[in-house]
Amino acid sequence: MTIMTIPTKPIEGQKPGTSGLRKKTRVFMGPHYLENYLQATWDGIGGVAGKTLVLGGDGRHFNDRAAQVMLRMAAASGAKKVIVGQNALLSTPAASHLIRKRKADGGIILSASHNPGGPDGDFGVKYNVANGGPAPEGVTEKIFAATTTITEYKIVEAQDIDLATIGTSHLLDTEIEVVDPVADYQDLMEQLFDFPAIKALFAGGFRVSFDAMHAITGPYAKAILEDTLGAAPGSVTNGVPLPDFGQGHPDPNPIWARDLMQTMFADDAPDFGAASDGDGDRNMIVGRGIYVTPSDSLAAIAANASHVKAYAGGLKGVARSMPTSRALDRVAESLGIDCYETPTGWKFFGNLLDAGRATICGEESAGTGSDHVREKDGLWAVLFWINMLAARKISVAALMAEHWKTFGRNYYSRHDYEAVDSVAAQALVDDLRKRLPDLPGTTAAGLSVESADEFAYDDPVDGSRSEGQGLRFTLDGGGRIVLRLSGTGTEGATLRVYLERVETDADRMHDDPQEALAGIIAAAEALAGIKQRTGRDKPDVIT
Ligand code: G16
Repeated sequence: MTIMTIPTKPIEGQKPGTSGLRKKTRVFMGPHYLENYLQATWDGIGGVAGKTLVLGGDGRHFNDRAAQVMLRMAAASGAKKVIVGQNALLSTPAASHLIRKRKADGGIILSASHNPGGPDGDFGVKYNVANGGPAPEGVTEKIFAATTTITEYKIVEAQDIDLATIGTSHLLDTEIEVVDPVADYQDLMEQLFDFPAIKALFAGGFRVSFDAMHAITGPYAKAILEDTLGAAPGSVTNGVPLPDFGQGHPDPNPIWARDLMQTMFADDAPDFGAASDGDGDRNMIVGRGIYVTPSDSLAAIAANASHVKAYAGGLKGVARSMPTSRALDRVAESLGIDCYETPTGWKFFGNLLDAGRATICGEESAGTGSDHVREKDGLWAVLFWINMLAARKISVAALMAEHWKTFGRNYYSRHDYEAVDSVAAQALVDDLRKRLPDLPGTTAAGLSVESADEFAYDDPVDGSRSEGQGLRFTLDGGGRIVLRLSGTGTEGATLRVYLERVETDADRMHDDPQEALAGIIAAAEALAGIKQRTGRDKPDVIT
């Protein structure tokens, strides 16, 4: 086995986005593309010599090949050890847990999350740091800088490593340990949740439908829900991970998890429905006849945490990304704890969790999690809900009705305009930004604008500042609009418009969200001229 030093040149566009580098699979498969990025990652983090790394991915097309490249490059640069999920599979939260549990220096997660997979789909590479969380901006900036100056990379010339067999082998001096991807994660869930109470719930006939969307959570959900907790066989659907996710879009929302929605709104619906995404960090919660928005789910989780084993002692604080609805703030206020508002991206929660300022965090983009790992965690949210329902002996619909009655209902929706011309989308945001100082006091579609600004975040733990994190507007009557460009798309630009209005009149808490938000939607259009500037007459996805 020899170490080869391959000359290369910088490849444009290797700038990590909201969550690592995401590109079309064929771009990643192009000459030197993956290798350049991995070498830049090694260079950006000060090398991997003597370090221990974790490696796994969501099993999408190119996952297996990319894992072999990563191992050969880690060995060529002198890594001490790489801990790999069997067959190079690990859900994102399981990878985060493994990094923490084994005190690794960091990890590489091969995933483009909820984006479709396959040769014509998307691929991604994310670097997580020693706390198990996504690399903070200071680190991703160094990685990006290294991609722009790279001249060579190092790789071992070797046969493929056997990643199907659990055990240890060597590549040069680097130890490669292949581990069961599920076992450690399952142990952690058993520590957090009241498994006997959940078992009793299932034994009493409680029915669940979990859609794994042909993605990574299938084996985890089957092992935990069916094999351990006793959910009926077949409760986990689409449970075998496929490289192209069965040609589906593994994004757990009412649009892409349509089958689950149909199941849960049918006459004989199960008691509880849920789904997770490509890499297992997102979640979707549905009750019989009721879809729970991620923002509401986060608020309900925080409000009911005292009923759930590991959280019964109280929450240190909570955090949400800025565009996430403010339903959580109302719960935090009543619990007398801090509620932090961070930019979009799980990486911003890391410091708050490490510093013990927050216990539970969440985002409107279907991510919820706690200080048990440093990633959002789909199956954790599902188990939290089931544990909550078992403890409270209540249905999802009744729990949400009670929640809204207590705290008010934050009607919420996100409108996405996908693959918009990048120049037009940027111009929309830039022009609106220029007008921000003039907007307070004016009206938009009959609603008066109370405030208009661009969100910037000062991290209270390390003092770093992140600017340009979304344009936000508050309107009279408790309305709010946020506009920002997605940092995870791979085609053109995706404009996200987040719409929210709080309702405290108990008689008006069960309306259709799009109708309840009609005035806010009209105000967003009046402020930003979305139709004319994007050339679209309606959003591509409404969640
Ligand atoms: C990633 C990030 C999340 C973020 C989401 C959407 O999720 O980890 O923090 O909320 O992208 O980001 P954007 O609005 O920029 O597209 P995932 O599940 O894709 O890793």
